[in-house]
Amino acid sequence: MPPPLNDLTAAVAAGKRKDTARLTQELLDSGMEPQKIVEDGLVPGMAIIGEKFKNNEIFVPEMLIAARSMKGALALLEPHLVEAGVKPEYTVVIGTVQGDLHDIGKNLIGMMWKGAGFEVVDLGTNVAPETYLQAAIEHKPQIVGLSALLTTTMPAMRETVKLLRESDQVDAKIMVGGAPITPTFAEEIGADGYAADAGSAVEVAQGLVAA
Ligand code: B1M
Repeated sequence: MPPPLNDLTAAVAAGKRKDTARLTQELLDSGMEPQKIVEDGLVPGMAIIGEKFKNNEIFVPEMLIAARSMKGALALLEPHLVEAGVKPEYTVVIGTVQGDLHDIGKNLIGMMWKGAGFEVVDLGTNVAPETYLQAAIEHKPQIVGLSALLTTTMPAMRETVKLLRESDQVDAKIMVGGAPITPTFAEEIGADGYAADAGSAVEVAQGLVAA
């Protein structure tokens, strides 16, 4: 019998790295889809952490500990999310915008895109608009993906889209996402695509390259 997904959610929310890794492995071994483990087991754990932080029940160190547990589990899941041996036809550049250090969602999107057969160039976190521009010129991606988790870094997303749009050397579609980002904001700043989660990020990206 596979362990209940609730146990995994509780383990990641409690920042129990070893338990999180063990339960993730057990669920994988039971044949559960890796995407289900992420969406129904791990992500709800981070939502619990976010809620507790908002209510001042926990502080940054506890968030960091939970994030480490989540990252450990994602490392186990990555090979299963990423399809091996597919020759990438399209290139995507991804990063978290300037001022923002959150990378779990961005990493997850990157893994899903790799799994969908895209070559992924990951610029990391706290990425300046000029760095996105340089990368877009250098790698000639079909898509540039921007992630933002803070309301305070949404202006950096806007600025990055503007800079990319102004360049006549960039012919990439721009896709945005992250907890505070809405379809309305995405449209307002001139992005070509928006996705709310990792699953739809694949569909949206596939739609953008096919267009
Ligand atoms: Co921070 N943090 N954090 N944090 N943190 C949030 C985002 C917050 C909502 C918590 C809260 O108050 N409830 C809040 C933001 C409030 C706001 O702006 N409205 C917050 C805050 C305030 C802060 C600090 C300012 C705290 C402080 O220092 N006082 C600080 C900022 C540091 C900085 O960035 N400059 C900070 C720091 C941190 C840690 C470093 C401790 C840690 C991050 C560790 C890491 O990423 N390596 C952390 C964490 C863990 C969180 C929460 C708890 C979890 C984030 C996460 O990983 N979620 C978060 C609360 C929450 O989200 N509920 C919170 C899981 C992840 C899979 O989801 O990243 O949303 P997410 O990605 C999703 C979608 O958004 C989407 O798909 C992903 C998969 O489904 N998506 C895309 C994301 N990017 C996309 C791109 C796309 C498409 C879809 O296309 C390109």
